[in-house]
Amino acid sequence: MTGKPSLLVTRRLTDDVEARAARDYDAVFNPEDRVFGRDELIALCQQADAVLPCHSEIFSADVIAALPERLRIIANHSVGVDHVDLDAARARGIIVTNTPDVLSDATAEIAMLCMLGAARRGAEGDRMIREGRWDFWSPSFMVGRQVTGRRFGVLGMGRVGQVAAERARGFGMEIHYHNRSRLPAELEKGATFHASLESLLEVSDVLSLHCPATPRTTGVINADTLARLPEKAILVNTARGALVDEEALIAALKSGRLFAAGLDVFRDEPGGNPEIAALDNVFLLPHIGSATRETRDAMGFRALDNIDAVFAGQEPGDRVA
Ligand code: 8YV
Repeated sequence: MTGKPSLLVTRRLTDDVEARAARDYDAVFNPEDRVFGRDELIALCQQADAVLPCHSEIFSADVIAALPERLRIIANHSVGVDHVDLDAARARGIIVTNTPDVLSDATAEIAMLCMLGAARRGAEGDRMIREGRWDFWSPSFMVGRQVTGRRFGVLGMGRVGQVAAERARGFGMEIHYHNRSRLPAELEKGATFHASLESLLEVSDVLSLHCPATPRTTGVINADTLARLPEKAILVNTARGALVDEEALIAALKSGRLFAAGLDVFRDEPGGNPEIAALDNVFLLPHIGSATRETRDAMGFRALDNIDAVFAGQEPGDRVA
């Protein structure tokens, strides 16, 4: 024991974040950036006073039950905490934190990329050129959907949802949202609040998902809810794959009722869904919403701030359990 608390950093983080972790903690890193299986994760945690994981490490109830007494905090490098059983952590007295705010801009940018890529057939066009199949042009060629003047529906008007709405306003879109509670006027910024999800769906030419994955929101986008969207709507998901019933999505995309989908997240990650990937009317990214240098630094520093607070005997700023 060096006198510093020991910290397990489960994945490769930025050089600056790892340098700060190494300076302030007896830190164990994962330079090969391997994904630890359940047993390895439990074994590595045995010597840790704190762990700094990503959403790739699953802290289910049985994993949490096997964590050592000494482990004080699970300081996630993510805003989403659906990979951690919060009740189990609470029951063990283990603090859990996340990294809100710092990834809102980056994730909202990816939501716009997914929206435009889906609306303007970005992946289809890119593929055509790369594969040497672009041998024709006409005014009726690759006609997409214009988003300007259309309605942008936000499901979950939290921090990311608000920034995405702001960016969509920049495209001249009208903002609608559904949230557990209505936002104050200064945050709503003229957006129309829908007290029910059904009411939001009916007006969403583009529906963008920004709510956490919880037992209540799992599968919230399914055959019933997709059928309520306007004809030729676009679905954007930069939140969590679990929100969407992928079979229902595939059916709506195949029938053409849904014009397209722009997806950064999938039910199964890494990998995605080969049946979705086989469709032309999708624009797909491999869960990179927060993957910018600035944001990765900020997420790592925020997670370290939370750990620092715990070892300084203070309440961490981003406690979720
Ligand atoms: C990250 C995320 O890529 O914050 C989240 O919930 O899904 C993403 O920002 C990931 O969790 C990084 O650890």
